[in-house]
Amino acid sequence: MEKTFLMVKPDGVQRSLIGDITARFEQKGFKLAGAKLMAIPESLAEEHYGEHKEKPFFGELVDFITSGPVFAMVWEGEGVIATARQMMGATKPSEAAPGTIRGDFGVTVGKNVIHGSDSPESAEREIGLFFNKEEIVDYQKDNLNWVY
Ligand code: 3AN
Repeated sequence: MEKTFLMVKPDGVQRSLIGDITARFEQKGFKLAGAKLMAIPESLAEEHYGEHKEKPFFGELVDFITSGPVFAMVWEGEGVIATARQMMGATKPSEAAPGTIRGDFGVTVGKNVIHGSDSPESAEREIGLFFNKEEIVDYQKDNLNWVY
């Protein structure tokens, strides 16, 4: 089954949004496969955001994501990568639709509450960066018979 990497950013943790955000993905019908509260070392932040290295906001991005704990998660389900991106909402706050996580909670492009992988390649890369194999839990969830 497809997996994606999602992360409540430091602003989301400080604003007590872990429960709300997690609930949305649970209620949608996705399955939590791994989760942890963690402080991101600078080296991991730089690697995670490697594609933005040349952007003027790269330093700001690394400073922000290392400014406090994040809640890192792996979620599993049919089409979860693209669907989670829809549920997150657009990067630009003025384009993030109401009802999406960023649309409901985000005001700026930097402090936008959640990160989610944008492709199968980045999901695989990001899960590998943040989680050991033993931290990804393979288990049966009975309610999924009513989702699929
Ligand atoms: P997304 O997180 O929606 O995939 P990306 O990959 O384009 O967006 O950007 C990664 C992160 O960089 C965003 N989540 C956002 O927090 C930050 N970011 C993007 N554009 C800017 C910007 N112009 N100024 C500051 N931060 C930005």
